[in-house]
Amino acid sequence: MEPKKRIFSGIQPTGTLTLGNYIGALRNFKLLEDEYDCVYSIVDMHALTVRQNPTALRKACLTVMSLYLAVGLDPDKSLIYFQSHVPQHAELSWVLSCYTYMGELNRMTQFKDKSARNADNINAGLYTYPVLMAADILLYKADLVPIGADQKQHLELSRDVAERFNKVYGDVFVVPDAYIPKVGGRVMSLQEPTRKMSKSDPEDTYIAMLDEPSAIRKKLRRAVTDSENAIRFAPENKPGVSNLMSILSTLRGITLDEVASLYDGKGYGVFKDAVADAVIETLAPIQERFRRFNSDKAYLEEVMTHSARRAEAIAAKTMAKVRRKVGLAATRL
Ligand code: ATP
Ligand code: LTN
Repeated sequence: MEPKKRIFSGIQPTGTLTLGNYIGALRNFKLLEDEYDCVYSIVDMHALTVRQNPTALRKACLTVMSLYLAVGLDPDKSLIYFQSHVPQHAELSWVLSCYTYMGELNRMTQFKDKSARNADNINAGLYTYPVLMAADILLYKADLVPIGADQKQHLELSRDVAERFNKVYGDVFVVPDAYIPKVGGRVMSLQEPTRKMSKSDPEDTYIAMLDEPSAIRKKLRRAVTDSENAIRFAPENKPGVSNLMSILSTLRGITLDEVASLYDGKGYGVFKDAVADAVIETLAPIQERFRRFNSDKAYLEEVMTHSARRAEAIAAKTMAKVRRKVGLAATRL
């Protein structure tokens, strides 16, 4: 039997995860779990690119880990660990930064956005962030990387760096493919539906995975739509309605056409309530499992330690090869 292909993905432990994180990434982590050999990281070192309160960061790491488990990821099948527990991420990141051009990093739109938002702290980590992401992926020789559409540019950079490195040193890295959902790859803000839903924006613009049902319904009822009163998928002209249609389509497993034929003519109130029902029904069992996992610190500790050990074994092998190829002393003291 062919060995399973490998998946790598990561989520930053910054603030609370949103419905965008769920639909764009986390949901697919679970859907792909049986078919692939999966490595899922809580990328805590990436979080340091913006100022964090240390206590809040530590707590957020456990929250994200509990959410990974709450969506149903099985730690016997998938590795679920903290990036900073495996030192090879930082090690490979340095090496790869010597194979990444400033011209490439200058083009990264997330860097431009985040620098605009954090004008008082445009640090070098924010700039080299995509190199660390490339290291994450390439260390595990991942074939596939489930991400939201906003990460496509970073994934392309990872591919370019891998190809560049391989051209010089032979086939060291696997060139990874992105897995971006066709519908739901970019869940939009509820208040400004031309921007992506982001946990760094005000509360009423996003649904948090841990929001109470009443808050979810309220936020969706207030979501910006338009005055046409037609349920039709047209992201350019009707971004608000199209966003809600995408959410309903992914969560209910029906096509956009089916959403339109089910709800067109019924009015936005009915439609928004249907979206709220789908979101609440999806998140309620996840929230219940979340509470159980999050209060069992011993179990979380066991999963993170066990996974980090196994992750490090894979990462150390890749790193040893990289060291050999580039001419660093072959063994670590
Ligand atoms: P921020 O909201 O602060 O920009 P983020 O949510 O983009 O941060 P992560 O938490 O690391 O950063 O994102 C984890 C995953 O969720 C990534 O794969 C990202 O592409 C995906 N994701 C984030 N926001 C959305 C969204 N609105 N729609 C779809 N996928 C998303
Ligand atoms: N940059 C990603 C998070 C991330 C990631 C990764 C995703 C860090 N390393 C490796 C996939 C694979 C983001 O969503 N902000």
